[in-house]
Amino acid sequence: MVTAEQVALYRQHGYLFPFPALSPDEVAECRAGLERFEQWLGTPVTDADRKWRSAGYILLPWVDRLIRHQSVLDAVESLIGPEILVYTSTFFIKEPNSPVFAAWHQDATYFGLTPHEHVTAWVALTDATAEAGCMEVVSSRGAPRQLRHAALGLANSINGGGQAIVEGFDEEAAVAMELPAGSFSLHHTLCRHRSAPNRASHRRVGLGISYIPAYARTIGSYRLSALLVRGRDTGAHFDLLSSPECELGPSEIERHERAYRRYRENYAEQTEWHERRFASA
Ligand SMILES: O=C(O)CCC(=O)C(=O)O
Repeated sequence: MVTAEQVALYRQHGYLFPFPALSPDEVAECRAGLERFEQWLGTPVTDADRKWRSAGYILLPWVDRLIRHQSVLDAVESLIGPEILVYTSTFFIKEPNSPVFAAWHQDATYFGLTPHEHVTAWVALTDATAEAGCMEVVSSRGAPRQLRHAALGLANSINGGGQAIVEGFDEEAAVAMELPAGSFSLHHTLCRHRSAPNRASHRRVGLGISYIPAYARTIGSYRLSALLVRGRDTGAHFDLLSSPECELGPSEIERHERAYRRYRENYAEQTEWHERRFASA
């Protein structure tokens, strides 16, 4: 349950944490599901093609259940209202003692979603401690704005574009969002955040779930897919996906392939548009 005070804090700072959500059994179910997925892949998600990190709810019924978790959806509803779609989800995994990190960035940069209402719930499936490279955030101080980024292709970046904010801001004011397994944080699409390498001896596993209200749409040339998880799709701006009927079935894989391709096309277009917009600013 998110209180009115917490909603006000979210509007001011752009993030909220921690919220307990999953029971130990639910965490165990998710970890077992991830293990089965990696067995099927024949490799850890971190070594596999990047597409397997994305939109797992199309392929895996346990991820579909996770993104519909009542505690998560109730919190998201208090921020963006009762008609909720999932735009994407990402496995954010850092192996023990690995250099993988996220440079300072804002999620809005290459998504091309308007208005800026997208909120990410980051669900910890193992302890996301500071040592393990949990997310760090900087308050928007009531005035969120899009900052200039560059898709630098940074080595060891957990984010696809290897992107980073390339203008100065008060990064020393960063707050570490430590999360015990089974809990989640929320951050606004213009919230500046990063994460350091994992210096711990355990695997840091999280699922970032991108929720949008049904009235949000993309500004680019592509019609994308999304999954309705609460209320009605009053906006009709996306092709609605269906939940997986089984784990990694042929039609699930085919749907995932199609949705991911369009997601990447939009991402590439938005990367170019961002460059152009700031070059002419
Ligand atoms: O998991 C991380 O360390 C970074 C996650 C992230 O960038 C995000 O959730 O938007």
